[in-house]
Formats: sequence, C-alpha cells, structure tokens
Amino acid sequence: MRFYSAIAALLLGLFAATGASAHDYTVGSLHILHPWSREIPKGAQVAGGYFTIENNGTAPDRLIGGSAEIAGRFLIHEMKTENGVMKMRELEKGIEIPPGKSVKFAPNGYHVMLFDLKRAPKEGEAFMGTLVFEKAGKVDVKFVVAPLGSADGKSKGAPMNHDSMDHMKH
Ligand SMILES: [Cu+2]
Repeated sequence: MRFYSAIAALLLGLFAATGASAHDYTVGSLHILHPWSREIPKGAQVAGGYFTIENNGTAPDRLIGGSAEIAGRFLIHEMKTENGVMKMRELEKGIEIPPGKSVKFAPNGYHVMLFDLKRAPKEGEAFMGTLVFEKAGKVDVKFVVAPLGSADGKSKGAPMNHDSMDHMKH
C-alpha cells in the first residue's frame, strides 16, 4: 500500500512539473489523449482542436464530427503541403482511425477547426467539446488551452508562427 502511494505521489509530482494536465478519455475501443486548443491571435475568427486517438479494437472507426461549447461550427480539416504551399481542406467524410493504430491531430496536420466563436480560447482555460465517431458514438472531452503558437499543447510556440494566420484565410 505504501509502495503504491509513493508511486502516486511521484506521478503527481511529474504532472505538476510538466505544468500540463494530462487527461484522456475512453469510448468503446478508442482512447483519446490530451485534447487541447491554443490561444489565438487578437482578432482571429477561428480556433483549432487537437488530440491523439488510439484505436485498440480490431475494426476501423471514423471520427465524423463533433462540437465545442465555444464555437458554432466544428469541422474536421487537413493541412498539407502541396508543391511547397500549405493548403487546408475540409474532410467531409471525417478521418478513419485504423485498428491498432493512433492518429494524431496537431497543428500543420489533421485538426479540428472551430468557427463562429462565442469566445476566444485563453491560455490556461479549458472548454468542453464532444467528439462523434461512426461506431463508438459520442464522447465528451475537455480541451485545455495552450499558449499562443504552441505546437504540442504544452510548450509555448515560436514567437513567429504563421500557422494560425493561415487559418484566418478561410
Ligand atoms: Cu483548418
């Protein structure tokens, strides 16, 4: 017993040291790790949503939609470099999560795009959202808000990060 509480104390210490609250959710055979968003530049009209989804099952599933309390619209996007130009497109059929694999949503890749913001995400805050999967169904998740320009949801971003400006074009 004493051994386990020592481990718990150690883990708590580690989480405190990273300064980021590790959090995760399970729905069916899917495991959703650390949903996060980040502060947006002044005047920006959209925000991003990021997380990693692991499929521990034997069949593929698909992220097909969702919602967030701070936004009127929630779309699944892909950012890709084509001929040296960063392009963003909506994935209307969502994204497949293959069995035994994990799919990472992050700036400059797959991401959720939040439009019609009711309020801007502020560093250190959190907001609730829902992810909808074709087979596993719905799961409520909390998005923690990272600093402006953060690339991984934990650390601060580079002072010049044009990714969030690309988002403002559409
Ligand atoms: Cu986007």
